Amino acid sequence: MGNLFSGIFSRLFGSKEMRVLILGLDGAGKTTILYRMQVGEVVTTIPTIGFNVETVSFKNLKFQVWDLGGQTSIRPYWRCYYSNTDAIIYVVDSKDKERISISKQELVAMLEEEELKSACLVVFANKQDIDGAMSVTEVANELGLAALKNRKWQIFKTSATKGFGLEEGMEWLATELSTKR
Ligand code: G3D
Ligand code: MG
Repeated sequence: MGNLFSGIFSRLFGSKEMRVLILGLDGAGKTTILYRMQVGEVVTTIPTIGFNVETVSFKNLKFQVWDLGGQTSIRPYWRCYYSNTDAIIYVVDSKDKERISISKQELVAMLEEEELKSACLVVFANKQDIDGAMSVTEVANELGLAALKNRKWQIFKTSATKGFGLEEGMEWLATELSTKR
C-alpha cells in the first residue's frame, strides 16, 4: 500500500491504536472519501439496531464511518463506537443548504459527548466541484465553528470525487495526531 495516504499517516504507525470517526449526514461523501483514501479493505457491519458502520483498519489506524441524522432512537448505540476516539472527520455537502442546519445540530450534539472531548476535528466542506456550493467560509459560519471551545479544529475545501483537498486535510490530521501520541 504505497499510496499517498499511507505515506501521510506513516508517522503515526506504532503500537498505540489511533481511532478516527468519519461522520456527517447521509450523502455528504463519507463513503467516497473512505474509498478514496485506499488504505485498506472497507468492512461494513450492520449492528442489529440497523445502522451501517464502515470500518477500515490500516496498521494501528482505525477509521469508522456512519451516517448522522434521522432516527434519534439509535443515537445511544453510537456510544459503542466513541471510546478512545482521537479525531473526528466531519463531512458536509457544501451544496446542501437545506440541511446545513441539521448538519450543525448533529455536529454540536456529537461534540458534547464526553468520550469525544479530546478528539480533534477536521471538517471537510465537500463537493466544492459543484457550482453554487457554499464557500468554505460559509460552511464554517453555518456550522458555528468559531464558537467551538477547547477543540483543535480545521476546515478544508474538498471534492471527494475529484480528489482535491483530502490530502491537505489528512496531512493536518496526521500532524495533530502525531503530537497526541
Ligand atoms: P455518504 O457516505 O456520506 O452517505 P457518499 O455519501 O460517499 O455515498 O456520496 C453520496 C453521493 O455524493 C454519491 O453520488 C457521491 O458520488 C457523491 N459525492 C461525494 N463526494 C462528492 C464530491 O466531492 N463532489 C460531487 N460532485 N459528488 C460527490 P451517487 O450519485 O453515487 O449517489
Ligand atoms: Mg456512506
